[in-house]
Amino acid sequence: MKHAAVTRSRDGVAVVTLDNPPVNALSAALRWATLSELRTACADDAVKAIVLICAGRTFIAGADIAEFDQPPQEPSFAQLFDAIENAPKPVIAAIHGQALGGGFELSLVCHYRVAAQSARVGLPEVHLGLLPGAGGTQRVPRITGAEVALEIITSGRSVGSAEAFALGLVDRVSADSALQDDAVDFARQIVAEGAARPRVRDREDKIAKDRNRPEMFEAFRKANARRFKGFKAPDGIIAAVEGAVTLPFEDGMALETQLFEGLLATNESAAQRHAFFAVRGTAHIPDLGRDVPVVDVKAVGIIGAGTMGGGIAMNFLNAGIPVTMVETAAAALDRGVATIRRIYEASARKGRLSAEQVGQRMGLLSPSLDYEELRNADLIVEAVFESMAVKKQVFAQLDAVARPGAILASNTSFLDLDEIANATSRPESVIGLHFFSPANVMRLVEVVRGEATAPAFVATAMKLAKRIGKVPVLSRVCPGFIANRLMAPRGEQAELLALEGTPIADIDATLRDYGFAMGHFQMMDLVGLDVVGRDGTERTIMGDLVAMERLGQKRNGGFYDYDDQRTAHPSKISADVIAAVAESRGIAPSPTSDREALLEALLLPVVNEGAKILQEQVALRSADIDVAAMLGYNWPVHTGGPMFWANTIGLGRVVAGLRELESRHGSAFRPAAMLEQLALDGGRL
Ligand code: T1G
Repeated sequence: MKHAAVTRSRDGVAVVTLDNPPVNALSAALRWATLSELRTACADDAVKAIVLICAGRTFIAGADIAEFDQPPQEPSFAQLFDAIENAPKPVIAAIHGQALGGGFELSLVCHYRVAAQSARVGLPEVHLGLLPGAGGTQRVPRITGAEVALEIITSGRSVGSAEAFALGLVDRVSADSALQDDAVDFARQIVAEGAARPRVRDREDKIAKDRNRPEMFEAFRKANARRFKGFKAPDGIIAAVEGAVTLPFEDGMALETQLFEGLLATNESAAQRHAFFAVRGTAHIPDLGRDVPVVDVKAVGIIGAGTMGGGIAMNFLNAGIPVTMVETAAAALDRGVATIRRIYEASARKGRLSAEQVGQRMGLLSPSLDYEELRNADLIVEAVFESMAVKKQVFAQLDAVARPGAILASNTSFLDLDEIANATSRPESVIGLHFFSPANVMRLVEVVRGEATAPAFVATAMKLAKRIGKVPVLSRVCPGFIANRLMAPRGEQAELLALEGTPIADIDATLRDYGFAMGHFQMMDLVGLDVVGRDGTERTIMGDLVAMERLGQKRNGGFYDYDDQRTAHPSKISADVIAAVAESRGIAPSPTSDREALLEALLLPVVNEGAKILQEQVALRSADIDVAAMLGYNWPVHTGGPMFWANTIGLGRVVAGLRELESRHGSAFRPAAMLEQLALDGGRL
């Protein structure tokens, strides 16, 4: 990979341009190149000041995350940063795009910071299970004070140039187009005024005040305990920022390094770094090279104005793509349009959208009762009732009106896409775009590749998904595709454990303790027991509860009873139903009280299903399955997803646990062949 730092001198100012596409990650090679150019500029008497700027779309976006799994490489951050901070000439950082993590920390060891108007700065290490490990926890408090520093670093949020200037994080804001010129002018001004080289590390005023508020740190920790649940990095950040206030700078830096290295060694950080690359890796499709043509989607049609159709439409409207939304009945169409408007207006009331943006987005929406209005659409997404007969009829109509080359997508969550495709004269144009409810919120979209789907349409769908802010995961055709198929065993297991007499509250608590936002039975009650599709004729707990008009939170309670504040309480009614269903199915009581055993009983079958999805080549890679679980079912990110978690606990333990379940419950729990083989070989999923 090209790593370069090129220097051009302008009126005594050396402009060092760093270049490491795509985001100028501060790799070892780039650190070398930067150090080398800095030394050259410092040794050149004609150079009076130095500007560090980046090529491409952004300033340095952080350390090269991939380096963390390799042995440390010279020059270290400390070596480079010491050279900058103690340079004999003023060093000015010129920031565009995003200065993040180690990139923002590098700018903080510069003597001054000039930011382009659209630039943002931030320390997102917390999202990787880490803390800023190159001085961010020590320098930011010296500029902003500890309280602001705690909020910025534990949230990992980026800060716009205006706020950064107001906080003192940058010294000047420049027009985007004039950044380099302004930075050079600023450098010349500094030189003219005596070439001062202030170091952030020497600032004491803000942290001196913080020393009078030692209680701040514990108070911050307590106030955010819920937000930090399951994550170790925030505690490390709080301790490091407290060190910035209470310790001399060098000791604070030593504490930061110690805390950083401790976090780097945790599974939680490995899991979150895995998730970072996994989410970005789903778009890489081996047989779709960069030469595969992509359709320029300029107009979209949506069939169905219900919850899914409306949510899907919003994704395209949000991206500025016109949408024709077609329904069969005027009332349904009006309801769909009104729902979209209501959601946008609620966002406007919360300040997330301007009234103008609401108007723009609604202006892109064309409701219609006529399929003919779809004749110019480049992509049409069907989101009608989940019935093969209905979908086949819709696709036959689309086949008749859609322009040649249009992509015909089904939002089906379960049905055989190939069967739908074969109901048209153009199966190569049919693809699955499976959104997750609420479709305008959930980031996952499963791109389902049918037997006949043309590569260009797959490539288009993958690219379009990212354009509308989604994370696409490619799936082959199978019942439930990836996420729903993967997670079904967790529900089946939860209900089996309940039938064996394990209290549903214990089962839900086990899942919450692992990191799920809510347990299985809580989620069923929230979604609505009548909504959850049930196949098969076997008597089920939900079937009985629905028959009793117990639909969950929305009506009469479900697995739990609910008070007026919608707080869940154990229900004797559902406990009796569970016992009755268990008896009718001849399931002997054998409750499990051991939480570790409960967790494995709930989640190992998910891992097993993931291995089957992989060995059937429904998913391209195990990381994609992790992404589907994390983004489709809120699988806790700090575990990395089911496949990463299985690797963490060891496949030998996974296989042994499945065999134990198989001995108690039969062949449904038999370990997948791939799992058995990998466990034998000491491999990983
Ligand atoms: N290291 C390595 N690769 C990176 C990277 C990084 N920091 N950031 C992005 N990439 C790759 C990414 O995998 C993808 O690769 C491509 O760049 C485009 O990324 C010591 C310890 C900057 C906002 O956490 O938030 O500094 O898939 O698709 O949507 O204290 O990338 O094309 O092969 O995300 O335009 C701290 C992480 C690191 C920032 C751009 N920094 N990056 O978003 O592009 S730890 C971060 C981002 C650290 C120090 C600590 C985003 C972005 P590929 P992309 P994007």
